[in-house]
Amino acid sequence: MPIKVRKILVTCALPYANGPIHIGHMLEHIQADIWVRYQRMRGHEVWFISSDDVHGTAIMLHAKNLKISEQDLIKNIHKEHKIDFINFNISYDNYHTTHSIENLFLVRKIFTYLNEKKLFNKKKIVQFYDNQEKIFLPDRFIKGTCPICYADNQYGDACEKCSSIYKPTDLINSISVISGTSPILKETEHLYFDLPIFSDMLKKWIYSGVLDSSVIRKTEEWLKSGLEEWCISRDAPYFGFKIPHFLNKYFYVWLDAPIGYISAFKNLCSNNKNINFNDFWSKNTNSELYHFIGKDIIYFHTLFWPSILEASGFRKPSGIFVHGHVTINGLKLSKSRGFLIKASDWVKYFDSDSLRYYYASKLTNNINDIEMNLDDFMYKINNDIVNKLVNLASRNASFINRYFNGYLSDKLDDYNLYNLFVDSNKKMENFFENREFNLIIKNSMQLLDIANQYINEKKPWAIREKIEKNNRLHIICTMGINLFRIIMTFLKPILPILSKKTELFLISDLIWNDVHTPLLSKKITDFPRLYERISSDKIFQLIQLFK
Ligand code: NOT
Ligand code: ZN
Repeated sequence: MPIKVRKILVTCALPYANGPIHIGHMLEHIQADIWVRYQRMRGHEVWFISSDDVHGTAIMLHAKNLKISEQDLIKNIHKEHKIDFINFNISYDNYHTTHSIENLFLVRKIFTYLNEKKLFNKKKIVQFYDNQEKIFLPDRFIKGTCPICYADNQYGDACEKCSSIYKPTDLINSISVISGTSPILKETEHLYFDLPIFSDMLKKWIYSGVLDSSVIRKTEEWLKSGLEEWCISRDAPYFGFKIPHFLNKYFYVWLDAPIGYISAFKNLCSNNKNINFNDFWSKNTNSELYHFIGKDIIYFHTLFWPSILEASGFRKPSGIFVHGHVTINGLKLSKSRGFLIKASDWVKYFDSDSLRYYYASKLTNNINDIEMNLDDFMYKINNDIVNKLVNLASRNASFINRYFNGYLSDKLDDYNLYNLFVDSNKKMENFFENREFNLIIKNSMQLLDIANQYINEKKPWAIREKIEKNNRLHIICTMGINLFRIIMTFLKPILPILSKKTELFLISDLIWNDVHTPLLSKKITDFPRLYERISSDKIFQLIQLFK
């Protein structure tokens, strides 16, 4: 029965244009890409977009340090990020930038509309100001002693030692990170978005099936403690979009970044006339919208973003898919601690399928952190992919090529076993749909064990009468190749390089619904080198890099 074609728009959070993509970021892009590739295999209309997030104080100061313009900085980084995503086969339909015409237009339009609806209030506040650099200081640019546990060297918004959250004015002995001088308090005026009036809408929306339970619990807490107005403006100097009729003020990067989701899609539509913008963004559409994000930015996506969308008459997301963070051999991957493996370094040592496979084997649909252990990584890749998966193909292909001219037989040895493999597709479909990729890997490995066990028992190498057509050797090895083909079809969204090589080897594409029909009387190629074993040497070299 043909399935109903869904229209699906998928986004990843927009990476800051402030530094390279590291393998911690890559988790999200891989997770979303696996889901997208699966949905495309099922025949749905899927658009997959993201963008660089290029505005804000940090990027402005970074450019200043490098003595280049912000424009040049973000252009260079955009190029690098795009290459990183291509290297990991992240199949974006568009990877845009928030410093775009589309985004400027949409931010202004949304702002003007909300302003007419009187959803912004102007308020005077006092803020820390670096009097030497003549700049108001964001919380992350103020450091001092934690007012709760007295730990030194803590940021202006939260203590990394005791996890307390506080106001920068509570910090003891605060200094500006930019100039090292102590900041002064200075009055300024800002625009606040009336978030509290959306509380009732949000209280309903979070239970409408859009969030997983762990994310609902977090959001509930914030809603219970009461929402506050959200400041959406920043003082000059700032790298961003100017607010109309509000002298020397800019839109806060966290306002124009989510709008970047819409404008990246708008840009895609202008390059592809077959996509209808309104099908995906108008209020009553039945298309689907999913945001993949990390657990550190839940707040923005479950509170601010749906409120902005609601207020401006756009559709709201159908789901927010939240993942945990990557830790490496027990250490959190973070800039401050210096354990960063850049995506561009990774591909110098290992292929990208290996990271995709390893992450998939750990990915669930909850927000638990993902532990990356390099010994475990090497073991898993060599054991699963090389010893089990590729070996199943190679041990059978060699006979098919040597004795049967590369042709598969016209029947299988064991149809019951074949059907058992095919029937696991329903289970796999549920696992993919629900983002339980670890279970895809687990079940594929169980199937592989059964397949290899079958070959071990049939012992094709011990069969003597080799040449005649459709003899036992022929149908057993054809069976082995067909079981390999089913498993590779299930793994195709996870392993794009290996599945491409497999398709060339089988001279046949791996298509989800084709597993019902075995590949028979068909030519295959000589057995190619499908996968390179990972050596402990390479692991050692990589570790040296970030030690
Ligand atoms: N650049 C941000 C980050 O945390 C993500 C922005 C996502 C866009 O890396 N936004 N919303 N909502
Ligand atoms: Zn503290």
